[in-house]
Amino acid sequence: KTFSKKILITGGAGFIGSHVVRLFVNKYPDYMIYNLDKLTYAGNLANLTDVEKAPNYKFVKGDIVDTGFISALFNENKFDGVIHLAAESHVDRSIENPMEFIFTNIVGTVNLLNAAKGIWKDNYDGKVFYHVSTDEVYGSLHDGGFFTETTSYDPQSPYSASKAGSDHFVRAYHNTYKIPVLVSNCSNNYGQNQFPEKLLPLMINNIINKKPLPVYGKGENVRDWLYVVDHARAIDVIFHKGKIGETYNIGGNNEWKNIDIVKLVCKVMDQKLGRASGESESLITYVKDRAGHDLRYAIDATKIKQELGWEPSLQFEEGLNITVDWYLNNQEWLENVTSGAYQNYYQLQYSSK
Ligand code: NAD
Ligand code: TDX
Repeated sequence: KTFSKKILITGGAGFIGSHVVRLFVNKYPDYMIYNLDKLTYAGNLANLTDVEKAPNYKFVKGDIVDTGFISALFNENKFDGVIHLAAESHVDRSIENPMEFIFTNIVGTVNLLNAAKGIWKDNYDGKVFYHVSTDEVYGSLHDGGFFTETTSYDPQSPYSASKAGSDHFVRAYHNTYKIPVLVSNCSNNYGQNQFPEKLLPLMINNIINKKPLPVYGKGENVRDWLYVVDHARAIDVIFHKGKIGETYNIGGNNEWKNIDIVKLVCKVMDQKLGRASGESESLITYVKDRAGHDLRYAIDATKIKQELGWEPSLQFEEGLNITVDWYLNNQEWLENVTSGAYQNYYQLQYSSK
């Protein structure tokens, strides 16, 4: 079969990437979808068992930091589009070890840009390089207001600085070499398959195991939460309808103080687990604040709504319900990703290939 387009999705074994891969493989049987992923601790092919045998899907294990490998992969496959999600994504890890973030998020992104430039050779008809980024590049809101697409960059953590750097390179390649790029900056995602280092799955996992629930500082920090499948839908819309060179902010219009969202998760889980009301809340433990902890993120998503017609489809209560049910029904997944058994398994699976 010949395909109308070859699309490379990077980081497709991760949390958001796996939802994007699923959506594209199922919705576009006419596209050949390549999922390039290094399978770090955060990458998990068990997220994709439902699509792994599809005729329009191929997994490629590899590192976006490896220049020779990336350039050979592009030369061999001549991709028409790139949707770039591969990244080191956890703020606390970036505070412990910033270098990995600089390699993957900045050097890796520039490697991909160079490889795309190399195969497209100024013939950009129908080609797109889409970089999936975060609202954290805008820094922290202190006096109300919202991030818009024109808010100045003011990244505060090594993670957000590395994502800001990658955004700048993507735009610079558009400006300098005319590479057809798209960028989106999205707020906090939640949903099934999120690695349990992030707030919601960490709390869900600890509640299941009756372990302390670590709330940083006073729990007053505010985040805007979007259901991951809605983010994947936005990525689809931007990839197909976005105006080349433009940036789109994506948000859930759903702000929560950390302490309030943690208490809500406790309440929902007490009900589902048949525990006494207040039992999980008693596990909440205030711990040392994150260094340089951004106070508030909030997105003004007017542009994507008005220009591309996208808005979130799920109410938060519904999304949270689906998410909690998924973790309760997939405790083996949770145990695997936290025990390291999965990592060892895939190390063996792929070391010889
Ligand atoms: P994740 O950590 O769950 O997944 C990242 C994936 O990238 C993993 O599968 C990992 O194996 C892969 N990867 C890491 N380094 C690699 C490398 N050097 N080469 C190839 N693959 C590599 O992350 P996520 O939460 O799904 O985030 C995906 C993207 O979306 C990131 O770019 C992130 O900055 C952005 N984003 C995330 C959120 C959020 O709330 N999680 C919000 C906005 C934007
Ligand atoms: O144990 C915890 N206790 C706690 O209070 C953890 C893990 C987090 N927190 C707080 C820190 C944040 O204020 O909860 C909030 C959310 O934390 P994270 O889940 O680590 O997300 P955040 O730092 O907001 O970044 C996320 O959203 C933007 C993603 O991890 C990024 O990849 C994305 O770009």
